[in-house]
Amino acid sequence: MLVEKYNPLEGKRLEILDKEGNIINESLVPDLSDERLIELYKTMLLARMTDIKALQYQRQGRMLTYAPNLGQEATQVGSIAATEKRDWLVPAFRELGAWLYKGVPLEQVFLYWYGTEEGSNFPEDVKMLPISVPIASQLNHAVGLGMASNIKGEDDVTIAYVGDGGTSQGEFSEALNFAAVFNTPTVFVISNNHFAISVPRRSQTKAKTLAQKAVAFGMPGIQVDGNDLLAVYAATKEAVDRARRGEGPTLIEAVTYRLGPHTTSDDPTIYREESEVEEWRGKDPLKRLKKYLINKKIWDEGKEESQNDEYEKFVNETFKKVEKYGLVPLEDIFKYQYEEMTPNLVEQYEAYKKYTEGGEK
Ligand SMILES: Cc1ncc(C[n+]2csc(CCOP(=O)(O)OP(=O)(O)O)c2C)c(N)n1
Repeated sequence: MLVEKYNPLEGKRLEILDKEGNIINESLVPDLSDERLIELYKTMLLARMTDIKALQYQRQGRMLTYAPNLGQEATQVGSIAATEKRDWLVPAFRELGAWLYKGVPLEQVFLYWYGTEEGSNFPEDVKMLPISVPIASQLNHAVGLGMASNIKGEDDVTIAYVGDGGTSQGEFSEALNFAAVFNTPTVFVISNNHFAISVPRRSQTKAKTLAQKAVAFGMPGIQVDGNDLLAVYAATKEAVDRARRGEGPTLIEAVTYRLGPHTTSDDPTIYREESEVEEWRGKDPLKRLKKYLINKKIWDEGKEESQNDEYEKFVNETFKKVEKYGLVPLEDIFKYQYEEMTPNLVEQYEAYKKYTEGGEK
């Protein structure tokens, strides 16, 4: 059991692939076929291309805001790949690779960031809750889904994501406590990207690791190299299998790094050193997986180039479609909160209409 071998209280971290793409833990390499490895790598490439293009669109004034994922792709794709279609994905707001793998159309991802409600209206067979911006609130929903699965006697698992900053929220503790007490089939993944906007991980907690917080709640916890797709997959697969067998929740801390800004309105040069960012660029999850695949002779520069060309076209075309949706009517803010507007909302809506009489301002 990985969770026994890699006790976070002993400062251990699961690593399989080093930053040069070499296997450092042969016996722990997960059972993934060449086709699967390529599929996962391509999902990471698409996420990376989407990030690069979205940043450009925003700088061109074509998109209001965006939260980039650069550097976190192995955490996202490696974890979701260990789940099955019938399992639930409960996101925070920075898991692009996981959403794409789960089957959320890219068009909807852009619609969401474009401020359009349709962006959260996922296809019926995509078992994912809407993106959750109120930090850590999604974790309680994830545990609720797990309790429902237990009551219904179903064996689907819920994978839920939270950032390092989110672990300081009350909901984090509430959710983990309930998950352990009610033995829910929940896998909690902390994407420890070292920052909550400008607040560094070291200011979040005095705990040496975030994974060790699991101990207090009475569930297994494990820290993994979050830039190593194989390690993330191996730890998550074990946790998902345990959950499906009815053995309860697990907490996984994936140690990664946010290479880009928090969102497009953030300037990280104000609060962190370029040398630190540079060091993490050397640990890029895509670069190391690419080297591994090339060493395995199942990938090459030619394939990489043509795949990127294809994705660039796809991302551009998808975004152009989304731009044609036009502006979101401001009144949607009032109309979509509840099935029926509450008296308080009606009052605000009336005030808004009065204010905008004679043309929207
Ligand atoms: C309850 C709540 N408080 C504050 C915010 C403002 N806020 C948005 S993102 C963020 C930082 C979150 O950091 P972390 O959980 O580490 O996730 P990351 O953004 O690094 O992915 C904060 C404080 C919010 N969205 N919700």
